[in-house]
Amino acid sequence: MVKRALITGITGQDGSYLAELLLDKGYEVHGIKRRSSSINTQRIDHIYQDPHEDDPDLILHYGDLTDSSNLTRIMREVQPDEVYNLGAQSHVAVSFETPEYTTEVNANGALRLLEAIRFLGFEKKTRFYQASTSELYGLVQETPQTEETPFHPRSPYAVAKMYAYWITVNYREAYGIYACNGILFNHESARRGETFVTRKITRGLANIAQGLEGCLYMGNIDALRDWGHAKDYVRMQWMMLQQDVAEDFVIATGVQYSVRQFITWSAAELGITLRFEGTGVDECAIVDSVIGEDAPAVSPGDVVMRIDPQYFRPAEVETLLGSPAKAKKKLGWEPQITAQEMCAEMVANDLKVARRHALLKEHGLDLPIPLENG
Ligand code: NDP
Ligand code: GDR
Repeated sequence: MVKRALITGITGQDGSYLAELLLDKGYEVHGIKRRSSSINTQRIDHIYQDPHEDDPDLILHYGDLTDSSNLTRIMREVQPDEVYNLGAQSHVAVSFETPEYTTEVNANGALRLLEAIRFLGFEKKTRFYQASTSELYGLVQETPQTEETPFHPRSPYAVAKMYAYWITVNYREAYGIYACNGILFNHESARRGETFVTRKITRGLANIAQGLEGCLYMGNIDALRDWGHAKDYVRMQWMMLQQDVAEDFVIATGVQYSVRQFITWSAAELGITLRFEGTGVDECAIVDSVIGEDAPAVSPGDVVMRIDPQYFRPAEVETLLGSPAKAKKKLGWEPQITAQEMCAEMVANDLKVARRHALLKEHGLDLPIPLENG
């Protein structure tokens, strides 16, 4: 029997990698995509299948995590063996601007899916994965953070995700649903949204190197994160649903770096060495030397990064460091890609795109590069 999976958030970073993984494993994959005024399926275009073909194994449904009847109808049609709830308003800083919407999607969205499982009588059929987050730890109580570390969320995003975490546990305990939380630490890739810090840096510096942007404006560059690669992390999402008993797992690398370090690595990938000068909001990054041909538009003395307080958050999560010990011991999972290798991959990808734009510009065929805030 072919297994059927339903992925919310299939058009996002993780959704796209997970869909690839499940298709490789022979699953029939169903994904929920939102209606939007411009195309939002770029991350899955390469695996898209024409619905007019016989027996496609990737099927997209219009839907939204704020719409219970829609979710229940899709669930009834698909009758999934596994549901991966990856859909979310996933930007922490934006959640301070849109707290109520973030709660609707991130908290009640999970509840709606669990209720659909119950309403349709799928408690024994459908396994449920909830995309929980290291943001639950927020103001951290111990280091490294484990499955036992108490939560102290620091944003509307994290508070909403805390509801989703507990409602997942509750439906497991109350109704015997195979439901589990992956408490995932930050994970990135070339497909990462442009306003998350790693991608903002790799894309911004690649554009600056090619003369497409002037300066990168950043928030708290002393924040510490445990960064892994999204490809490694979606493998673990699948593994968690293949066990005999549903359990919650931390997924992390166990290694921590600062945002500042990530800026330094990214610059180095472009052949640029930097020195940081000044303090607080007056700190900036200045080019010390340029080696090779990847950064024709910058010279020693150029300021390529400044601090802009608009990117500080009302409440910050200063430090996160996870322990993957349980995942390793019980599931044999270990990350394959280091943060620095991932950074190199992201810079290479953004440099390729920036070069293409620079070439078009040189020939008077300039395409607008949307400037993102983040
Ligand atoms: P992305 O922001 O890349 O993707 C989010 C997905 O959710 C997109 O497909 C988006 O659709 C969809 N979505 C947003 N709002 C709704 C809605 N109202 N109804 C239905 N779908 C919606 O996130 P990631 O792939 O990085 O993360 C996946 C999940 O894991 C998220 O829940 C995130 O909070 C969580 N997480 C992520 C971590 C990370 O470091 N990446 C770490 C820990 C947890 P659209 O494309 O149309 O915007
Ligand atoms: P985070 O990721 O909030 O951890 O949430 P993000 O990359 O946005 O921020 C990481 C850290 O970098 C600091 N920072 C900046 N962040 C952004 N976006 N832009 C900036 O200019 C900037 N300057 C410094 C932030 O303050 C923060 O400390 C991500 C999301 O994927 C969540 O959905 C997920 O749950 C968590 O990771 C784990």
